[in-house]
Amino acid sequence: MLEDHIALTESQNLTSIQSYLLSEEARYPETNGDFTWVLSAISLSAKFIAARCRRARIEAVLGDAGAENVHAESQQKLDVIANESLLRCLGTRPTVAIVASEENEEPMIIHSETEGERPYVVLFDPLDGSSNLDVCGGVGTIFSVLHHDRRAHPIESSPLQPGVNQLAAGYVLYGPSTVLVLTTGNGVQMFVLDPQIGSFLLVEKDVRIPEKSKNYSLNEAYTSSFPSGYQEYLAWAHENGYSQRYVGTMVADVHRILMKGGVFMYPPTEKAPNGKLRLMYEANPMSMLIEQAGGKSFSGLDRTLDIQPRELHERASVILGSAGEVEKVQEFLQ
Ligand code: AHM
Ligand code: MG
Repeated sequence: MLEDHIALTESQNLTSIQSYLLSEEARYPETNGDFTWVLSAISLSAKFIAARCRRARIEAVLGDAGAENVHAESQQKLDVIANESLLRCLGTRPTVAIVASEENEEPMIIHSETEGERPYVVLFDPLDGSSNLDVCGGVGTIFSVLHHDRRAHPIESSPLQPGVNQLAAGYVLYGPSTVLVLTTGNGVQMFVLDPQIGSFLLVEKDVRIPEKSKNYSLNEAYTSSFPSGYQEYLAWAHENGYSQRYVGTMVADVHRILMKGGVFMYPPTEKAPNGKLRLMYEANPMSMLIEQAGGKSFSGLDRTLDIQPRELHERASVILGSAGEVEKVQEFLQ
């Protein structure tokens, strides 16, 4: 009822993402606002990308950009727009040393002589699931923040750190509403963009993933080329009343798993023996979020966040979600 709705909104304390970040930063007096600047650049960019996605058809920016990215996948026009938006927003922050994008072969050295005590490396997948754009499906941005390693030589190797080193990670889902899910290592917070005032508002604090839930999310069409453990798990799940959901946008699929529980997987296939998803742009940030929400994330039998990357665009198989469901898959992989 309308009266109930009005009573509810009046009783809510509105917290914007900026005020949340400032209050978090106040807990660490040794920091001086640098970190907040980095995350506010990401949130500004997310608003820009959300607006462009919403108007994509009208502005005629759907479809192929006529080029391929570093993974030999065709780039959508909005892949390029989203990438440029993040590069421009982050490039103006003096404490960002390096940005690395799934769309670019090499990391970009923004400031080799950075200001501030501990400069940052920011990695992102600017528009995940962009093949769903043309059908008005959900797409997303995924990001990961690390300290820049000043000892790294050459400097381009600074981002090659395991996921446990991440200082922050998150994603933005551009769906019916624009949702930003963030961790700075202190639980998971969920914000929704209020388009009327242009702010991300905190809608759920300390998001926890359900311990168990009979849901799995993977591209089941590839079953015959999965390793046998995954095939046996799927046969078991079919016999045990499980339900399957798969959008084909990792952000949308993982968001569902985070909210409702279950397990998201991208196993190795014959075509992609290490899986398709990228360790540093997709698997690591999602793994940090899921672990911070009380779930688990593995790449085969290894904890994803412990993997030492050897190259920026390395791929990793992914099993993440509710602790009980991830453990069940692993029983079949032993
Ligand atoms: P992208 O980053 O180029 O959009 O590709 C990654 C996407 C993920 O969002 C999704 O989980 C996966 O590719 C879907 O792949 P498939 O079509 O093989 O199921
Ligand atoms: Mg992606």
